[in-house]
Order: sequence, then C-alpha cells, then structure tokens
Amino acid sequence: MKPDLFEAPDYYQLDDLFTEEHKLVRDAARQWVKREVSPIIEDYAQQAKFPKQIVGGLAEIGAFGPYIPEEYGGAGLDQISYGLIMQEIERGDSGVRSTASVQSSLVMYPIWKYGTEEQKQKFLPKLASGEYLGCFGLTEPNHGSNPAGMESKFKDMGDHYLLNGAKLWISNAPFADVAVIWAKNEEGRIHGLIVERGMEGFSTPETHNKWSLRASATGELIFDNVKVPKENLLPGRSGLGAPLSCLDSARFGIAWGAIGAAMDCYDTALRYAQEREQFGKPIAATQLQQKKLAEMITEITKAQLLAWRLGVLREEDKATSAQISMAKRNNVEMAINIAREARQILGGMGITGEYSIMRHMMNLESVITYEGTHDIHLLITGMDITGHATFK
Ligand code: TGC
Ligand code: FAD
Repeated sequence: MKPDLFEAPDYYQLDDLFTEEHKLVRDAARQWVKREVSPIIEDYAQQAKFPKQIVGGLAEIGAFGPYIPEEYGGAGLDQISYGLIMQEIERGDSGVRSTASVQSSLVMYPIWKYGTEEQKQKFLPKLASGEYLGCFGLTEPNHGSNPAGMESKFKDMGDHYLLNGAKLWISNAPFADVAVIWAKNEEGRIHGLIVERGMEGFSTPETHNKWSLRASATGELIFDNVKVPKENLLPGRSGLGAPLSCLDSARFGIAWGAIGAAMDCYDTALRYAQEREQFGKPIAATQLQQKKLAEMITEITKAQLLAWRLGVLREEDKATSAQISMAKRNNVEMAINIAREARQILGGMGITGEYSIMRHMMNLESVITYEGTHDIHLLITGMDITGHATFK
C-alpha cells in the first residue's frame, strides 16, 4: 500500500468551531492512525483478519468509552471529541471504527447507563483499557430491521436466568469477552443481559466470506440453555427503547466516522488527479474530474456541519433520535457516493489495494446497512415529520 500522505480537508474553517481539547484529541487519533493503522490495514483486510495488536492503542487514544466518566476508566470527553475520534479512526478503516463503536456505545454505554454500580466497577475499567473486548447482540436471524420481534428469551429459574436463542451479524463476537445481549422475559418484555465468555452453552461462531468490513470480525451468538447469573441483568431500563438508546450513540459516532472515510477518498483522489497526466495534462485540469472533486468537497463540508451541529445538540442533551437518523443516513450515503466517484478518478489503479478507496467503498456497504438500514432511517425521518409510522 502507498504511504499515508493524508491531509484533512477543512474547506469552511471548521477548526474555528473546535476547542483546543477537540483539536488535541483529534490530532492524537490522526497521528495514531497514520502510524499504527495505515501501514497494516490493507493486509489485514485482504486476509480477513482483525488486527488485535491495535487494541491497546485504541484504548490509549480514548476510543473505548470517550465520554464515559474517568472514574470508570473512560476518557471523560464530550460528544464532539467522541465524534472526532470516530472520524479519524474510520479515515483509517470502518472495521476498526466498528470495534471502537461497539465497545463504547453498545457495550460500555448500556452498562454505564443501565447497569448496577457493581457491574460498572467490574466491567467498565477493563473495557476502557482494552483488557476486555465486548459485543452487542440485538439482530437475530429472523429479525434485523424489526428487533421488536426478537425470539431470544430467558426464564427466571430462581437463582439464575436460563437463556436460549441466537444472534446474527455480531461485530467483535468471535473474540469478545463479554456480550451485552437483548432477550425477552416470560412476559415478553425486552431486557439487557451481560453474557460472559466461558458460560456453558454460549458459543460465538465466526461469519466468513464477507466482502466488506474484512478487518472486523463478525459472528453469531448462540445461547443454548445458558445459565446467566441474576446479577448480570441490566436493571436500569427495559423495553426496546433501551437498546435503541444505545444505537443513538453508535449512530452518532457513525455520522462522524463516515466523514473520515469520505475525506480519505477525496484526499487520495485529489492527489492522484494532480499527478496523473493524460492527453498531455493532469486529469485534475479536466472539467469532468473537477466536477467530481468539487462536488465531493461540497458534500463533505455539508456533512461536517451536520455532524458538528448534532454534536452540540447531543452535548446539550437536545438531539432527537430522528436528528441522529438523518445525520447517519446522509453522511454514510455521502461517503459511499464519494468512494464510488473517487474510485473512478483513479481509473484502473482505483480497484487495487495500493490505495484505500476500494476498501472504504466495500466497508461502507456494511455501514449503510448496519445500525439501521438506509431505508429505515428514511422511514424514521418520514415518521418524524408526518406522524405516521410505516413499519407496522
Ligand atoms: P417503536 O414502537 O417505535 O419504539 C419502541 C420503544 O423505543 C423507543 N424508541 C427509542 N428510544 C431511544 N432511542 C431511539 N432511537 C428510539 N426509537 C424508538 C420508543 O419511544 C418506544 O418506547 P416506549 O417506551 O414507548 O416503549 O419501535 P418499532 O418496533 O416500531 O421500531 C422502530 C424502528 C424500526 C425505528 C427500530 O426498530 C429500528 O431502529 N430498527 C433498526 C434496527 C437496528 O438499527 N439494528 C441495529 C443492530 S446493532 C448494529 O447494527 C451494530 S453494528 C455495529 C458496528 O459494527 O458498528
Ligand atoms: P432486513 O431487516 O431483512 O432488511 C432487508 C431489506 O428490507 C433492507 O433493504 C431494509 O431496508 C428493507 N426493509 C426492512 N423493513 C422495511 C420496511 N418496513 N419498509 C421498507 N423496507 C424495509 N447487529 C447487531 O445486533 N450487532 C452488531 O454488532 C452488528 N454488526 C453488524 C456487522 C455487519 C458487518 C453487518 C452487515 C450487520 C451487523 N449487524 C449487527 C446487523 C445489522 O444491524 C442488520 O443487518 C440491519 O439492522 C438490517 O437487518 P437485516 O440484515 O436483517 O435486513
């Protein structure tokens, strides 16, 4: 793979909107990605392997629980810092950002928000340091966009719960030490449970043959009469709103992360277009390639403003779930379109692993589907503005 020459575009002087702390956090993540992710990621993606050696570094840059309070091992940062870290990591690879998103928003967040003090003390510091990796099980073989229909269930056996069911498409599953999973009790009410590796009847087979997110491990969670200790139930909230509130946090991170992938594609295409000559001049001097590049920087700038404003609203606790859906949907579509256009600017070279663009493009095919599909987020906006839900 070519050396990482990335220079971040900032067409509307967005740096003026960030505090010194935001810029420090972002620049530390940016340098770490250049040093530790860019040189190895193409090989790992080609081999469909997760680069486990980067886990410690992710913890050091604050990517595991950026906004979790320091007393639980988190970085104690604000929402915009969280977004900027996700942007920088996804600039390197969406699969690496996935690992950080799941750990922070889908494992640490529910334990922090809905867990007991004992659960927080037991799990959060180890998750923040990367000693433990976690995964989040909501999706099932028969229930993806409609998690309310989930079939996983648990029974109260007096001194423990007995858990049965299966989860599919679970990021980090094959090596996760802990899984925050969602299942129905005997009354059909959804609850979160912390399932730990080693519990009898719990297995995590890996999903192979993915063309997307190849550097992120995906798998199933199988619960075959798993005895879950009662102290592993998350008592703070039940109902579908509990897992959906975790998704709000993860979707927010993706709205920022997608900007990183788009920036990398744009920056690579701009540099290539300046250097590559055809018909006696740089292809950057042709109107057609300028149209592509000009539209890319315009869309990136709009996405940056959307993410920044959403970060301010989240920090003030004023962002709605529908606003988060709009930003996730818009920014991921923006990134995937830019990846496709950038790939064309590189001609044949665009399909090789010498450049990051094709990997970003394939990764974004998952990002546009997980955490709520592109269609589901449109329907959430539709419901929000009309008052009519079309899901049911
Ligand atoms: P609905 O009846 O609308 O809502 C049920 C309850 O939930 C509340 N609620 C929310 N609460 C917090 N945050 C949100 N975003 C919420 N949306 C809804 C709602 O108020 C209600 O509360 P209550 O108290 O009245 O019970 O639910 P529905 O069954 O009609 O479904 C709505 C729909 C379709 C929007 C929802 O099911 C949905 O978002 N589906 C998409 C599923 C999804 O996103 N799955 C993601 C799985 S995790 C994943 O992909 C991780 S990838 C990780 C990585 O690698 O990065
Ligand atoms: P379906 O729900 O079957 O949807 C199929 C198609 O139908 C989509 O185009 C959808 O938009 C459309 N559709 C569905 N309902 C409607 C409707 N009402 N109106 C119009 N169109 C509709 N899940 C987890 O729980 N944890 C994870 O860590 C996790 N990681 C993932 C990692 C990867 C790489 C992938 C690919 C997925 C991951 N997921 C995870 C699952 C992901 O959230 C689901 O794939 C996603 O929610 C969609 O569900 P589905 O694949 O079952 O598609």
